[in-house]
Amino acid sequence: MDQLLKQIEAYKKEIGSFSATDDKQVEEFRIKYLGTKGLVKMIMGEMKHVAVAQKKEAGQLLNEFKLFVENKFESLQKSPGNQQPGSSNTIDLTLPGDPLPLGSRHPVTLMRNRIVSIFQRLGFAIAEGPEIEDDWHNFGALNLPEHHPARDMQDTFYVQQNPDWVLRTHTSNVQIREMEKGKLPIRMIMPGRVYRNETVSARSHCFFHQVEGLYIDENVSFADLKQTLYFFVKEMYGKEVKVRFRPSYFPFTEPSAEMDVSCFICGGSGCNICKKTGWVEILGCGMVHPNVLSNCNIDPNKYTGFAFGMGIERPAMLKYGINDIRLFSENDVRFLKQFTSVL
Ligand code: 2U9
Repeated sequence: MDQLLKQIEAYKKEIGSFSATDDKQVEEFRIKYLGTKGLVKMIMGEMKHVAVAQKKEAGQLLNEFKLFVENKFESLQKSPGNQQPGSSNTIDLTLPGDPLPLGSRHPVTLMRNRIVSIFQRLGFAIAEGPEIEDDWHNFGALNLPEHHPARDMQDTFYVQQNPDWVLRTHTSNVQIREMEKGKLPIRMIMPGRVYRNETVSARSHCFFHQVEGLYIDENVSFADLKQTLYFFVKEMYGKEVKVRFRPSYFPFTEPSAEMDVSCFICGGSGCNICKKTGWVEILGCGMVHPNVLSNCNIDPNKYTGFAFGMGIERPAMLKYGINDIRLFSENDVRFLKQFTSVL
């Protein structure tokens, strides 16, 4: 029994210090120690020479030894450099990691972020609001009279469950909600999705995206409006681009204007984009109508403000050379993955 104990201790030392650098050596270990003619089997055979009184103790000892060898074999199999190809615990630390597919931003998001970040630098905060809106916030408060054509079923989606609800036709509902809160001054930018009952084609869609802006304080003038929009155009389209304002009409602003920039495609010499005029219309704007201020309990004798609105899809189409507005909402990965910028 003492002899057996000594033998086992010696083998344990030998086995404990065994190391393998490849599969072949691991297999050699298995054959030498765990094979049918291996050491463990051989030592188990020694049991027959052990005195009956010591059999129990010797049996425990031998079982422990067997476990020790089996554990060692397992750890040799698992150790790096000894991986069995295809086995579930295979880790080849020399391989490069799996490439994670990187997503990209939607082109409408990219363009919205560009627009919004320019106004944020001027101190405008972002505001958002509901896409299903009541008649007052979408039309009434904005000085759109009862029988204005914009309220027509032909132009606006009404919600069946409630005749007072529409899908907002502009993000101006958010301005109204901000003004109603009564916290002045207001310097905010309102990006979001809007809906119009239009036939879907390559050039127009029944939903699209807008950024609108609103600035209300004492002594805000048309000069402030112009200077703000000049800054926007220079940042957005470059220092060389020229700007012009044309008088226009919107029920919610007075006076109202539309702003053109010299065509950034042909530089003003005339192309298909600017229809040979050299100018591209990019936004509408004006001084907030006194009725709109009154509708939101703001005193038009004390406060004035300017507002502006622009679509996002059209500038995105021009910038990225997209010729069909429907591509924006089809979720075709072949289209979407072309916009690699993650901003
Ligand atoms: C309030 C007061 C005034 C927002 C304005 C425009 C002019 C405009 C269009 C541009 C292209 C919409 O996407 S588009 O079709 N918008 O021309 N929007 S002034 O005026 C407001 C808004 C809110 C309380």
